[in-house]
This record gives sequence, C-alpha cells and structure tokens, in this order.
Amino acid sequence: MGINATMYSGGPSASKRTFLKGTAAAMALGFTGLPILLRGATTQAQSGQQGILSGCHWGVFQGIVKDGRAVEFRPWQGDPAPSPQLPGVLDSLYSESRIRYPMVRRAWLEKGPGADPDGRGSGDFVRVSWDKAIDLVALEIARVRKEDGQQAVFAGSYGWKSPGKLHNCQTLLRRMLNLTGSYTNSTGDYSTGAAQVILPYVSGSLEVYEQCTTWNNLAKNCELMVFWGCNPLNNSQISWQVADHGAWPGVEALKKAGTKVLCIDPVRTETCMALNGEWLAPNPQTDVAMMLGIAHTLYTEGLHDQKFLDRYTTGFDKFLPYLMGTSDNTPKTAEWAAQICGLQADTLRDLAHRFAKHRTMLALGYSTQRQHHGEQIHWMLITLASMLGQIGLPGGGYGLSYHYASGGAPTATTPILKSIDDASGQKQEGAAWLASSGAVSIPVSRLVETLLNPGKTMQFNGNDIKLPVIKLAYWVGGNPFSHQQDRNEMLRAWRNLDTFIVHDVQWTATARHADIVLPATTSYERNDIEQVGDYALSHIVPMKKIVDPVFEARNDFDIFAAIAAKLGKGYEFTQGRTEMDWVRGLYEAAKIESRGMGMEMPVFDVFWNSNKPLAFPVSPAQVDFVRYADYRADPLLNALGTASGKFELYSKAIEKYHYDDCPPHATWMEPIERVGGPTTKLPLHIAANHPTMRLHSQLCGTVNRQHYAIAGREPCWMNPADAKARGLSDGDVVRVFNQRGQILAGLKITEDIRPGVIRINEGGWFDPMNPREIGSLDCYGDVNNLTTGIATSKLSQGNCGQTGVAEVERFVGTLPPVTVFSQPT
Ligand code: PGD
Repeated sequence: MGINATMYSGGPSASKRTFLKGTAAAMALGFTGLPILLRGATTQAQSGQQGILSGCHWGVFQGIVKDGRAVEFRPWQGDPAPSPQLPGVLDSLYSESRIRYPMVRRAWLEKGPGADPDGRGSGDFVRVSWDKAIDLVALEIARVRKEDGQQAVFAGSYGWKSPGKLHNCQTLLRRMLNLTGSYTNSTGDYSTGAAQVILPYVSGSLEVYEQCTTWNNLAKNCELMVFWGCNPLNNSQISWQVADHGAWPGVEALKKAGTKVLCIDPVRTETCMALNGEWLAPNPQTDVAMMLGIAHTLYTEGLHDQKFLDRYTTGFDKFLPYLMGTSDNTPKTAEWAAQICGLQADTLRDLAHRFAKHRTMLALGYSTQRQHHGEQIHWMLITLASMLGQIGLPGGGYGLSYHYASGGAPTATTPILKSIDDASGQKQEGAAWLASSGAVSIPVSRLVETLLNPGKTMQFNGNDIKLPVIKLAYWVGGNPFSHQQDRNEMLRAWRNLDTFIVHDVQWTATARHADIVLPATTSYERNDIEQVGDYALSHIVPMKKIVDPVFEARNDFDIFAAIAAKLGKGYEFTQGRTEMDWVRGLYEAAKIESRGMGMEMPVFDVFWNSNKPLAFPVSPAQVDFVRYADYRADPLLNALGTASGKFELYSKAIEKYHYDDCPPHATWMEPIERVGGPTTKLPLHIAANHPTMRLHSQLCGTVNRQHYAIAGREPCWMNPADAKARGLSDGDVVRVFNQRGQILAGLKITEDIRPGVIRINEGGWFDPMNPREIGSLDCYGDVNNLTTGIATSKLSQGNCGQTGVAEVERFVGTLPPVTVFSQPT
C-alpha cells in the first residue's frame, strides 16, 4: 500500500486528487527541496465559509464563528476518522461548567491558609479581581517557601493539559517557579507508571511510547493479530499532541487483508467488533498467569525458538526453573494457569500452538499494567514474544502502542517542534512529562502517600526518596480529583495542605476543592502551534485563536507572567516576547532544523496565513517500518540499551534491589484484590476503562454527556447474568460500593462484558453528597472512589487504577441530585 492510501483510506472526502492539488499548491508557492505539501486543503474558508484552522487532542478542525461566537468545530477534510467528541470540545467553551472569574474559598480568604480544610469542595467561593488573585498567589508562594522551604510547594501538576508548544500550562507553572525559586516535582505518568520503569531494564528503552511495526506492514504480513487489553478504535480518538487518527485506516487495512483477529479482554471492545474478532475473556488481572500457561506449553512441546533466545536475549535459563516449577514446586502448566485465569487449559494450549504456527503480533495495552504488580505483564509479554522468536520479523513480535495515539501509523520525516522551556536549564522535548526538575521529585501517583507520610523514606527504582513536607499544591492542566485512586484517602490527605491553587477551564471536582481558582482560556481562545500525530508527526498545524476569551478567562502564560512579575522575574518569564513572537520563534527553529533534513518549510507568515496544516513526507521505509528489524539484522551493531545489549528476561539490576514485590524475572503474583482471589470477598471486578465520549475527565461537563449518561449518572456496564442475580434492570440507578467508597451509577446491561466484571469509565466528575464527610455518597459516579490507592510495586510506584472489586445494589430512597456540572454557589 502506498503512502496516500495509508494516510487517506477511509477519509470522508480526501482523495488522491486532493493530495495532488495540495502538491500543486505547494509547488506554486515555490518551496524547494523535498516536496513539502500544504495538503488536504480545500478549507471551508476557501469555499466561502468562515473557518479558522486549529487543532486539539481530538484532531485538526475548523472553527466556524458567527457574531463573535464559535458555532461549529468542523473536522478537517484530511482527517481519516474525525472524533465524534468534537461537539463537546466546542461546548467546553460555553458550557454551564465553565469557570468564569477568579474565585477564592471564603474560609481561606477570611481566615488565611489552612482554614477549615474540611470545607473544601462545599462551593463557598468569593469572586475576586484578577489583581487581588495574582497578589494572593504570589504572596502565598513566598510565604510557604519562607516558612516551610522550597520543597513545600508541589508543582508536579500532572495531567492531560491542552496541546500547543507555547501554552503548555505545566511547563509554564514550572518556568515561573524555577525563575523564582524551586518546588517539588513529580516523575512518570498515570498511563504507563509501571511499564515505563521496568522496560528500560528489559528492552533498554521506555518502549511503551515507541513506534510499532506499521499497520501497513501488519496487513501484508501478520496472520494472527492479538489485541491483548488493547482497543485502538476507542483510545486513539485522542493524542497527546493533535490526533491524526491513523489507527482507523490501519484497522481498515487489517480488515481488508482478512487478518485473523483475537481479542483478550474482559470487555468486547469496539476494535474487536469492528474486526469481527474472536473474543476471549479471562478473569481480570490474571493475564500473567495465562501467559505463563502458554509459555509452559511452548517449552514442553518444543515450540519455542531456542535460537532466538540464545542470540537476542539473556536470562532465559534463570526464568526456566520458575516456568517449569523446579524453583518453587509449581510448574506453570496450562492447567495451573487455567484455574487462575478461568479459561480452559485446552484453550491455552491451542493459543500456544496458534501463536507458534502463525506470524503473530501481540499488541498489549496500558491498562494491564495499571494493576497491582503491573510491571510483570509487560515483562512476561516480552518473555513470551522472545520464546516465539518473531520479534523483528515483518508482521510479528509485539507492539505496545497500537491503542494509543495511532501508534503504528507511519512516521513522517519532520523536524521536531520545540516547546517553551521550564527555565530549569533542561530541555523538555518529546516526553515532557518524564522530565524532572525541582528540589525533589516524587513518583507521580504518590502525592497522597507523601501528604500522609512526610519524612518517610520511599523505595523507588533502586533509590530511596525522603518524602517532603508539602504545604501548597499548585495544579494546572490536570484533574487529580479524577485521576488519583482512592478518593476518600485523598480527601484525608488533602486536609494537610494549607493551600491548593488551581487554574482550569471547567469547574471540575479539582477546581471545586481548591482554595484559589483561576479561569484559564481554552486553546480556542489563544494562538499556538503543534504537531499532528504523536507517532505520525504528519503535519505542523497552526492552532489559531478562534474567539476572544469568554468571561474573565486569561491565558496561563499571562497569569504566570503576572505572578513572576510580582515575584520580580517578569522579564525573565516572557523574555519581552508576545504570544505571536513565541509561536513564530518555535516555527522558525523547526524551519532551520528542516533544512538540515533537506527540506525547506515556507516562511512563517505564509504558513500561518495559509489556514492549512503543513504536511511532511513519509518515506517508503517508514510506511513499511518493522520494530526491531535492525536489531534482528545485527544485534551487535544495533544493541539494545540494556546492560547486556539484549532483551533481559532476568535482570541482575532488579535482583540487587531485593524488592519483595518485584522479582528479577517475570512472575505471577496475586494482586491485593481480584475476583476469585484467595482473600477477596467482593464479587465484581471494576474495569475502570477510558471513556468513549470524553478524554479522561475532559468534556464530562459538556453536551457529550447526553450520549452516555444513564439517569443522569455515569454508566455501569453489567452482564445480564450478574444483573439477574441481583434483580437489576437496565436503566436502574445503582449504588456501587466497597470498603473504600460508594458511588451512584446508571445500569447498562450488556453481553459485551464478561460475568463478574462491571465497567465504569474513569473520568466521571466526583460529586460528593456531603463534601465535608469523607466517604460520602458520590452522586455522579467517579470510579476512583472505589479503586485502590496502593502502588504497583517498590520498583515503579505506579498507580493501580484497574485494581478494585465492588458490589452493586439497586439504589433505594430519594435520589440525590447531581450538582457537579453547574456553577458552585
Ligand atoms: P484530564 O481529565 O485530562 O485528566 O488524568 P488527567 O488529570 O490528565 O484533566 C486535564 C485537566 O486539564 C482538565 O480539567 C482540563 O480542563 C484541564 N486543562 C486542559 N487544558 C488546559 C489549559 O490549557 N490550562 C489549564 N489551566 N487547564 C487545562 C488522566 C489520568 O487518569 C491518566 S493519563 C490515566 S492513563 C489514568 N487512567 C485511569 C484509568 O484508566 N483508570 C482509573 N481508575 N484511573 C485512571 N487515572 C489516570
């Protein structure tokens, strides 16, 4: 398949003709060198309608404006599969939950920092002027630093802030704090907290965010595609940068090729349905045992590839005694695995045979490692793939990002746009969320533990960290009252803070629990620039301001510039440059870099005024990219970044840490709780998956809720057998509860989830009936009331958002109203 087909098959109106027209346009503008194309591009503006080009997590779009108000966000013609979430993106500008003015919690304003911490979340705010708000913030940062030290200010501020290389609110927060002092930072992320720490020991790179063998290559060469907890058609709607949606043509190509598809998942996913896949649903949290059962069959039947293991891996000899049970008296036979994972032993043997016989791609998702001992599954998958010996072959091996940001869409030849930096002297390019500056850095999901245990020593990835005393938390571009597990433990911890400052666009539960709330602009009220596709990097898109800021919203950039100025570093913060100076400068730097790659980008004004994304070419080699082909071809020249230069199926480094919860080879370990587990009493596993009509918690406060809310609450999927056993009917309002919390939800009965599992998507806004009471009933349905706050292990200290069990009953009594989507009083 050629480049054009890969990029455009399935697109609404784009065609080869449009592509050629774009080429002609580019040439007419006189670009030289390799062809740089202004592609895709009969814009609404050109066809006589007002359309302003921009981009967001959901894709490239045109903002249609009437009388100063955005009335439509229309997908860009070149988008092969526009996200149905776009109407909610537009609504996020004007919805009832928009933050309008700077607000301060009354008790904090009248009695000072730390006053009445239990009153957070009760909505008693006082509107203040911007000048007053900036004063309060600057003075409070200075006070805390003076009284409690630099580390007492927490600016880890994790979250899916909007894209854009200038208005990156988290970098801007740290820029302001670095210029005026220091702070406590966080390390890692909530997506792959466990995998990104263990994989460098195993394959020598972060691996989870690396490009996969392309869909194009799979369509030609893969015989068995295994989506293991991996759902591209839900999760690739969005990207960290601007989404390209290359997964849709990819999946379409697989379908056309007739590739056999197997989905291993407690939920029958959109991807499984679209590809008419075979669905296998093991007990949740038991995949490592299942993989071990398959590995045991491979080995005992001589189906493993010893030559591959010898040449490309180390440590199989140390893993083998565990697999065969000579080291622990438990052979990991198919029968042993079957009684843990709930599938038949014959099914596991059959999988071993099919994996070995066919060119097989094992595509694993991230949620499988967001579990207690989550490090093990990615390690075990690589161990299994190594035994199969197909890593580096076309269409075979394993891939860890097929479900995320259209991993597997071919990567263009492109310069990398730089971003404004955090003034720490460290460059923050690419995986900015992994960079750490600051006085101290704690693992990102461990803030609650830190607030509850200041001074404690925490083990983390071979090091000891002394948990700092934190008095002020500053959050921008994230929603910890959604993303953090065990909401009630978190509420307890938050009471130890003097001050909680939040900038957001919407009155999320996080904003509602703040002491100082500042209204930020959305991307659609400011100018910026971004790349399209985290893997594809297909275009650079102008993110143009579509409308003026609503109410009193201000850009994070301007807010932090004002605070920096109050603290004596105003010029250092802005460098005397305006928004458009910065955007132009970032583009110009990329233009210079592109010259080194033999390309010539148009001058900035031409790019900006064209109202079109700037396209970059994709080489035939990238269209047909095979992960690890180079390593397979020459393991010495292309050695991996591990200590041995090979895949490490046993890690001597991890052995030296002596962690009781992370042994030196892939191991099955019981999670703290799981359905059917030895000590677990409650009967239903909670699949806290990513939602279909929002991005984490973003857009929950918009019209998109109409597409999924049941009785005004977050849906809870349940298998008919489980519903029958509890006398429940479709559409019932149910109470879902366990020892950690209780939420209301609307029941959806469906065969698309296995018995013993309920699905409540993460990101529902927390709406406690009585905000002063810890453990109060959540009236809307934030699933993280129910999940466990423990860490995956001492190695990575990742979050366990997919570990939790619960019970469900019909709600009786007077239904409390949902209040979280309206303005606080
Ligand atoms: P979002 O809802 O994206 O969630 O956690 P995250 O905190 O990223 O929150 C982003 C917030 O930033 C929104 O409130 C949005 O309005 C605000 N925002 C956006 N743009 C701007 C801006 O320009 N300026 C300012 N000031 N604010 C802005 C997501 C996290 O949740 C992640 S990444 C994962 S993978 C985890 N997933 C799960 C899970 O699968 N299951 C459970 N149980 N829990 C999870 N938690 C994690």
